[in-house]
Amino acid sequence: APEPEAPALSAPGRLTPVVTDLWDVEDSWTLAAYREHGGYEGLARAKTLSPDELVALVKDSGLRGRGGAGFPAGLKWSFLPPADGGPRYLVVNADESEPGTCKDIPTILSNPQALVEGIAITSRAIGCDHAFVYLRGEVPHVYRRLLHAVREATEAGLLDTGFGLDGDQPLRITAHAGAGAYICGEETALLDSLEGRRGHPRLKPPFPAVAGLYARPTVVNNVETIAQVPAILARGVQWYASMGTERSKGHGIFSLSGHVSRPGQFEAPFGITMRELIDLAGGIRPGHRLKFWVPGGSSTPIFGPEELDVPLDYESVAGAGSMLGTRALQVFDETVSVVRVVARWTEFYQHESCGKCTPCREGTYWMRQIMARLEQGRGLPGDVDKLEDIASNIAGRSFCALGDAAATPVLSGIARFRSEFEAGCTTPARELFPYAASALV
Ligand code: L3W
Ligand code: SF4
Repeated sequence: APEPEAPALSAPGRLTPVVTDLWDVEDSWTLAAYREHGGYEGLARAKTLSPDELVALVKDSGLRGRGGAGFPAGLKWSFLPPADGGPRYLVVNADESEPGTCKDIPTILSNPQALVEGIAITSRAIGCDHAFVYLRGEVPHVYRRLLHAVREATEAGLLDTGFGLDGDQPLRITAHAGAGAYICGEETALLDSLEGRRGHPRLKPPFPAVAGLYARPTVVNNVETIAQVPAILARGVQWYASMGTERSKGHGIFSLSGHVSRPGQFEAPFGITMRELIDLAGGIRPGHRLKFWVPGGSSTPIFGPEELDVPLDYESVAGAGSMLGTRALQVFDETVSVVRVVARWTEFYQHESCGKCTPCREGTYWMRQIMARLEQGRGLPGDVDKLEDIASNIAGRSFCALGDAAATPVLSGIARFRSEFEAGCTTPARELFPYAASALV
């Protein structure tokens, strides 16, 4: 099948609405609305290609995992071992719960058919006839919308044939609501939870591609990764690869929250800067100035105004000492106490620590206690050094990425705002930042 000619982008300037294009359309979540806007053209093209051609096409597009780590999607699919007659699975990670991250749930609410079509194309590529979507448990309305979308696609016959190892099976999609634990967004804990056990990370390797769900070869990808696949098929690899940078191709949803005038989701090419995004969000709220921000949720280091022009692509952000993470860009102005923000994130990680390994289980608890003292102005002499020491002993010594994530805001907060942490030994945050007591932090 020839590559389609790259269509012009529908929005001027820096925005590239594709997954978000339908969000303002009436009943955007229905199959009818999705089809009116070109939905399922990608699957039609996918059915003219062999699984190997599909994997090669996604590899060529440069699509990388949108869940935080940015692992190349086509490469991950190609890691599945040769078919042995047994099942292979696709599992979509919809356990969105990183603080500040709000892209996957809005996608499922506003454009669930993009996800269903992406699941169908990916399943065809990897020879799967049973795919799963693992959704966080606290959002039953999102779960219902997803079930509705799967039912509509199934009843329309879109999933009737073209799947499985021999390429002529129907596709079954199971939506599973978890019980609401951040650790179940870690792919192997997710698989344990999906199998009916308590969600605990597994040792890797073996990676899920080799031994995943029920110990079978499994591709685990984030909602946004899979929802981008239909447009790559329909509009072509050249179109996709023309956006972004050399090694971070394409575009993604950047979620801005906090002290900007118009918070929200902005779908834009990789390489856009925070300065441009803040402009698109109407600037910092009137009368205030930027104090600090984070590029990828609470798991990435604290950035300041100096990093506003760092291109938001995987490599440039790594060069600035961070991960791009989930592109959950949280903005804080000068009314905010960094100690109070880090205290909230530390509470989050302590609460969500699964308890499997000692540095994270004990360390997050100690950090939470010290952060509470500092927030209340009751810090003890040496508390800031102790906090740094504990965080340094969690980072790199924990079983999974949650431990590193818990240490990151503490270490980067102290590195940038040490005097504010030290002030917590004598003065409560509410006295240093009285306005922040009623602000959204
Ligand atoms: C086969 C190999 N597969 C790697 C696969 C691996 C996984 C993917 C990336 O963490 C980060 C985390 C959070 N053979 C392979 C292979 N793979 N080598 O590639 O793997 P990995 O381990 O680098 O990352 P991860 O475990 O997927 C994701 C950070 O994102 N994060 C948090 C995100 C939170 C959400 C949410 O709430 N929804 O996404 C934000 O920064 O800390 O570092 O599939 O199997 N040789
Ligand atoms: Fe569990 Fe934390 Fe250890 Fe991860 S780092 S396995 S969340 S205790």
